[in-house]
Amino acid sequence: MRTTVGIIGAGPAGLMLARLLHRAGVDSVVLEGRDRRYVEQRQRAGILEQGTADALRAAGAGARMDREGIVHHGIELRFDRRGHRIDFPGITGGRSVMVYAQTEMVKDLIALQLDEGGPLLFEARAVAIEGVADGNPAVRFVHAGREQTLHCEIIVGCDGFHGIARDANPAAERRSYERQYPYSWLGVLADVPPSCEELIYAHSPRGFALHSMRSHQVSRLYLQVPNGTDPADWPDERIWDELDTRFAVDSDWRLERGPVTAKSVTPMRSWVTEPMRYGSLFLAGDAAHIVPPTGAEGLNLAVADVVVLAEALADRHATGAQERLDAYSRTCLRRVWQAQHFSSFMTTALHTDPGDTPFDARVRLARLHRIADSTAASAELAENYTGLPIG
Ligand code: RFL
Ligand code: PHB
Repeated sequence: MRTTVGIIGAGPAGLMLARLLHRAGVDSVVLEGRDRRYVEQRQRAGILEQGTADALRAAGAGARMDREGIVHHGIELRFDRRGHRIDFPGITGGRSVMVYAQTEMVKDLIALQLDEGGPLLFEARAVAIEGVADGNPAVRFVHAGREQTLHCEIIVGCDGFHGIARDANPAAERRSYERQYPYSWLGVLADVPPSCEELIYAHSPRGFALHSMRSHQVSRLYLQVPNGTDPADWPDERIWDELDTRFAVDSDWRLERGPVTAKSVTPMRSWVTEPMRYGSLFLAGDAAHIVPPTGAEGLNLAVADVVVLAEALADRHATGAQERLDAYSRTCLRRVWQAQHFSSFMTTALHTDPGDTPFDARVRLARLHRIADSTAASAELAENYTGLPIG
């Protein structure tokens, strides 16, 4: 098999890249190791920054999002038994975010790719990447029990945190930066209308809790739990009781309960690999960087990477110019580190740390009060949360 751009992975990064390249007249093949159903059902992000929503529209992939997504103009920070609303448009010059699940965005992009785009192969697992340093790139992959080779001019590793692409860059050429947090998130999906109109990020002495949503009928909730937590130790009633305690406020607000339909534990990690290019191999999305989900940044970073990359590849296709491709890693990493900064700030500001002294706990509360009380401090949060410019 032969194509111009070989894309490994059909998550948000790989699918959006394929879509953008198709629109620019550059051909590609997408190899996805899992089956279609698995990729479409995997529960992950729920918040699209304004730039991500705009990019989907510009790619002709925003119609269902605009029909079914819910625009949010703010979030609530809840601590010390009180809620504090951060108004986004008022302090960012009109920016907002969109509640539209990653599962739905992925379904839309898969349908468009199969309908209009180049080949997208499911259950096609990349097993080796070759020739990226000597200008003869190829991906070896296993599909339908048979090993095959995809020859291309450029390979893009959109294969997530557990993929193989970044290891094709020799260890001597790359640096990685990491921070592990001493807690994880227990996430649940529940068939109950959200008990709030906007997301609630709650800090309590018992830990962090987040109330998000997938639609007007389905709630998505998260609890800070110790690393190594087994979801089986959290029967539904224990989850609702703990959420009740962490969201408790001195008003008549109450959390509605409903049937829990999914439960999983996710560790919190910050991680970056540099550079995001090695020869003809480019990395995008979680293959190159992971943020803890408290800042709702991961999917948005993945989309920002491929918007920059697709423009550079379209430029190369149209004029032969390489400058933007050469600048790819530098351009993306600037934004990636801003997102790392914001995500680790949100994470440490809102979670309790088992190593905290009573002094640390009071300083954390002071930090949260500062955000609630100061327009400058809340503007800093709002600008980052609604998304820094792409490119
Ligand atoms: P993905 O989505 O992991 O996709 C990678 C794809 O590559 C495939 N693959 C392979 N295919 C072929 N051959 C191989 N050898 C392969 N190895 C892997 C995989 O099967 C998969 O289909 O990476 P991508 O595209 O970079 O997208 C990144 C996002 O998925 C991720 O950053 C977000 O989900 C993070 N995230 C959030 N991001 C936000 O912007 N806003 C949020 O509100 C938000 N909430 C979250 C999140 C992530 C979470 N978890 C579970 C980590 C909430 C949670 C709980
Ligand atoms: C989600 O809805 O899954 C979600 C929302 C906001 C976050 C993280 C996850 O910060």
